[in-house]
Formats: sequence, C-alpha cells, structure tokens
Amino acid sequence: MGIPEHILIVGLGATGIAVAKFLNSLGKKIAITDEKKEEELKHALKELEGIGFQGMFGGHREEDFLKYPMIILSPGVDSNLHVIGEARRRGIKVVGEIELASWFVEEPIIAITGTNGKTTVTSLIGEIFKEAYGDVFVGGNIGNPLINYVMEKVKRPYIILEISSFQLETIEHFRPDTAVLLNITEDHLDRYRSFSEYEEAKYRIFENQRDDNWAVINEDIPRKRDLKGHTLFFSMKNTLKEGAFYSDGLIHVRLKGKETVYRRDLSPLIGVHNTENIMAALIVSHIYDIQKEVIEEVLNRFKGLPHRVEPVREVGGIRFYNDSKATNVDATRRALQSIEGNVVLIAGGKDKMGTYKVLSDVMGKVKAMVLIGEAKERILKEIGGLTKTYTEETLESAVNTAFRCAEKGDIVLFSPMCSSFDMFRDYKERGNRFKEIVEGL
Ligand code: UMA
Repeated sequence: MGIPEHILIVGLGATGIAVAKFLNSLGKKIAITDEKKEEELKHALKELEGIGFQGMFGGHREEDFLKYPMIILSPGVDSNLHVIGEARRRGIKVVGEIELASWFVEEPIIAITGTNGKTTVTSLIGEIFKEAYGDVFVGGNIGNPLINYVMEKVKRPYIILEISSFQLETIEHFRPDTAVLLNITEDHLDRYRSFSEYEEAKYRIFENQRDDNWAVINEDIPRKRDLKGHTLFFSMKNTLKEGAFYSDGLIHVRLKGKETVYRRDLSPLIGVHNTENIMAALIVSHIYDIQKEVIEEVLNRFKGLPHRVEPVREVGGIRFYNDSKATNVDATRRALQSIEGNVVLIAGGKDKMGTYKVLSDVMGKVKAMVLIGEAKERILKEIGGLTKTYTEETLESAVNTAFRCAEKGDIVLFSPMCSSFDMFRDYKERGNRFKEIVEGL
C-alpha cells in the first residue's frame, strides 16, 4: 500500500504520537490536528521533539481535512464525522493506525475484541504464547500501538492484539490470522447511533478473513453472519463437537480431532465471565498447538490485571476492591456477579448514555450505592430506587461515605460503569486514586 508524501494525523494521544514518529522515520511530511490547545498537549509535543510537523491545535478546521491525500484517524475520533465523509468522497484515503501498521506486518496476527474481557484475554494469550514461543508482541488497544512494532523492525513469531470497535471502524485490509469476539453488550452509545452500529463495528474484525483463518466466538452472541474463517465457538451452556465448553468444573477443548480437559479451578480468576475468557484463550492456544502443560502453568500463575476487581485492602473487616476498568454497565454487572457477600457500590463517571437498568437483577447484593461524576443523576434516576443511594462530588468523599455504609464482612466495590474522562485522565489514574484514598483510610 503506497503512502503519499503528505499525511494528516488527527488526534495527538498515544496513537497520534506513535504514528507521527513512524511517518517521520519514513521521511513523510506530517500535519497534526487536535481539538486540545497547544498548552494541553505539552506532554505529547515533548515526545515529538526533533520531529518536523505542522501543528493545528485547539480545534479541527474542515478545510484541513481536505488538504492532504491521506488522513490517519486516532481511535478516539469519530469516523462518522461529516468532514471525514466529505474527505472520503473527494478520494482522500482515511484509515486508522491498525490498518496503516498492518500493511507492514507479515507475521500471524491474533486479534481479540469484545465489549469486556479483551484486555484480560489479550494478556493471558500473550503470557501463554511468551511461554511457548518466546518473544511475541502484545499490543493494540491494551496500550502499545501496533505501529511501534513496525518501527522496532525486530521480527517476532506472533502478534497478539487487543482491538477496540473504534479501531475496527477504520480498517480496510486488516486481516487477523485468528480473530476472537468475546461478547457484545451495550457500550459507547455516546459514539454510536445504535447498538447495531456498534455490533457492526465489532464484527468487522472478521471482515477480511479467508478460509484458512480462524474465527473464535462466544456461542451466546446471536449469529448474524456467515464467517469465512474456520469458526470455533466456546460455550458455558452447550456441549460442542468442536471448540470449548464448560461442564462441572472442567473446561473441554475439542480441536483438530483431539479433546483436552482443564480443571477450571486451576486459574485464580473468579466469575463466569472469566471462565469464558479462559475458554477463548485455550482455543487460541490449541489452534497454535501449544502443549497442555505450558498452558496449565500460565493459567495457574496468571492472577488477572490491575483495576479489574483488584483487591486493595481490608479495613476493620471491610474489603475494598478496585474495578476502575469497568467502563460500562456490563462490566460492573459481571463484577457484582462474581463477588459473594454484601456490596457497597461506588459508581459513576462520564456517561455513555446506555441504560443502567440492566443491573436490576444483581442489585440484590448491593446494600448501598454511592454515585459520582457526570452520570450520577441519570444512574440515580434509573436504579437509585433499588437500594439506599447517595451522591457525592469527589471520589474521596464517595469512599468515605461508602466506608460509613459498610459493616464488617461487607465489600466496598469501586466499579464505575462509566468512562473516567469527566474527572481523570484515564481508568488507570482513576483506579490509582481510589487505591490511594483507600490506603489512607
Ligand atoms: N482528539 C481529537 N479529536 C477528536 C477526538 C480526540 O483531536 O475528535 C484528540 C484528543 O484531544 C487527544 C487525542 O485525540 O489529544 C486522543 O486520542 P485517542 O482518544 O484516540 O486516544 P489515544 O491516546 O490515541 O489512545 C488510543 C485508545 N483510546 C481510545 O480509543 C479512546 C487507547 O485505548 C489505546 O490504548 C491507544 O489508542 C493505543 O492503541 C484506551 C481506551 O479507552 C485504553 N479504549 C477504549 C476502550 O477500551 O473502551 C476503546
């Protein structure tokens, strides 16, 4: 795929910075636009010291989108913007970083998407593959743009990528050797006009696959498409002839004419959602012929990731859990399902405009709820009546209120079900702040 001399990068976050460095290494002329003002981009601009580019900051001007033969969109930029459509109509090539990087990658790509669990599954597969094959690349939405791999110029046997629906909006030829779709539940309805538009974006992970590729899907997802790749399912409910399924504490993997059985309790990850995550990782490992002993060793030592139902501290018999990575309602629902005992839930953040009512059937164990952030009024209105509910202005006061509501044996769970951008830089900063506050109690 040819890259023209002049390119516009939209968004100067992790993606924009990496793309600018890459295009600069190819000797291209770069222009960058970001809606943030120059003062707000100090950190990013420092990263680009020594690189020549034309910066257009503090907003996007329509005419800038029509001046360059190619535009690289950051995932956070809505690809349905009018001006992007106009650019495409005029023959300007508009792609994302994943598409751009994939033009330079020949190694097999294993790509994982889904509303929830994708970071866990990407990391778990990454750990298993590292154990089996040595130095694999683990990146994508997890935080390390694929273009960084291309820039490193060191070949690795496999590329394991977490892929978001945002990144899938701007692919053209991106073709994973194995693509995994874990689940699809409501998320990002502040960006998509409907749930089905979000679903469409997720399904694009399979779009360019061929007969010799593999598609791995949760059997619970309504099957709306015929996929070209060899399709394997995983299921909590049904016995499958091929794929993976759960039964009586065991996970069965049936693939390539062989059955391999794993004890579920080998993994310290709790909850049904994690059984599904493990099944997906097992199928992928078996596609690439990894030995059972290797998989078992990694399963046993993989304790999950920070900010996902992460135990923080016990104070006076009250246990505190940080689940800041729960940026949508379904993630919080899964956290509540996997926890036993009474919960005081701290939630709220930037509203993604989905419904919070889907939490209704798990609210039985929530003895009180403390709400913060932009979304607090809407959450209060939708499900506040199901338990004793308080609203607070800061995370600190929310933690204090939750602490007061909890009794010995209870759990205080910080599971925001919203993104963090109203009060924090990202979910990590939010989770770390929560942990600091809890440490200080
Ligand atoms: N910006 C604009 N115009 C816009 C929108 C954003 O100029 O219309 C600017 C912002 O002012 C900011 C920059 O773009 O300066 C940020 O770009 P970005 O939002 O695309 O974020 P990056 O820092 O490039 O990080 C992205 C992913 N973020 C999003 O998709 C929102 C990161 O995933 C990912 O790790 C990174 O690329 C590397 O691939 C984070 C995420 O929240 C974890 N992902 C969402 C999720 O998991 O739910 C999808």
